[in-house]
Amino acid sequence: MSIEQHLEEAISREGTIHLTLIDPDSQPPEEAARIARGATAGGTTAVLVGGSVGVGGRGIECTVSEIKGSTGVPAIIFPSDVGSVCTTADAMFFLCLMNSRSTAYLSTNQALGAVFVKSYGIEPIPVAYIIVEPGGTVGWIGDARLIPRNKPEIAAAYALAGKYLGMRWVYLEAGSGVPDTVPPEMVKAVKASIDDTRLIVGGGIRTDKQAELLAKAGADVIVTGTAIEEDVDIENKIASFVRVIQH
Ligand code: 1GP
Repeated sequence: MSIEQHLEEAISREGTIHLTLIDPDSQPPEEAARIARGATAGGTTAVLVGGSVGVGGRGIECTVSEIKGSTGVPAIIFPSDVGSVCTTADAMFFLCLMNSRSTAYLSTNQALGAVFVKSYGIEPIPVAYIIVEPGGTVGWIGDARLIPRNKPEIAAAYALAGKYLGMRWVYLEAGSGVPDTVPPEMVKAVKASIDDTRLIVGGGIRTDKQAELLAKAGADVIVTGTAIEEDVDIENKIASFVRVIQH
């Protein structure tokens, strides 16, 4: 079964699923594996590996290997640029940063990375990536024209364009570690516009209540990173996210 089918099946079964983001630049590979084991025990469906700065080369290779060696869940690359392609990943979110001003994030990194994705046999999962205010580090690095928080119709239009361009997943991003999540009203508007296209939401989600509101608004996938970097009881923290976002 492909990783995309694995995600699809989990969504059909559970309603909304949880993915754990691990930034290889934030801890040594063994610590990343410990986080991944806790998250897996808590019920996360897959681990995303990525970050905006300092991600590439040996750091990402070793982190992915350690995670795969110690958990049964897929390791999916969440790339910042061509340097994030990693030989041992199961899959990669093949992102197009829809609201970037820079061709680097619209198509150049994709063209440079595609050759490696093919030769390493990594499964590409096509994702329309849309960055919303405040946008955090990724908004700056990706040269995004941030979607204003009070303009859900703009996010919905970008998401629909992604769908019509053939992307099967849309990712609404507020930025890692930001104080506010993507507004639930925006999630609702985007989901209404893309229907059965899968919607991923991440950035700033720290509490069960936030995760629950976003799931209720229409997110098929909730991504958290910082919430567990700050939390010692990883298994319990993830388990409570998973509990509130399921059907
Ligand atoms: C992934 O940016 C998110 O989309 C992760 O954000 O670190 O705030 O959970 P947090």
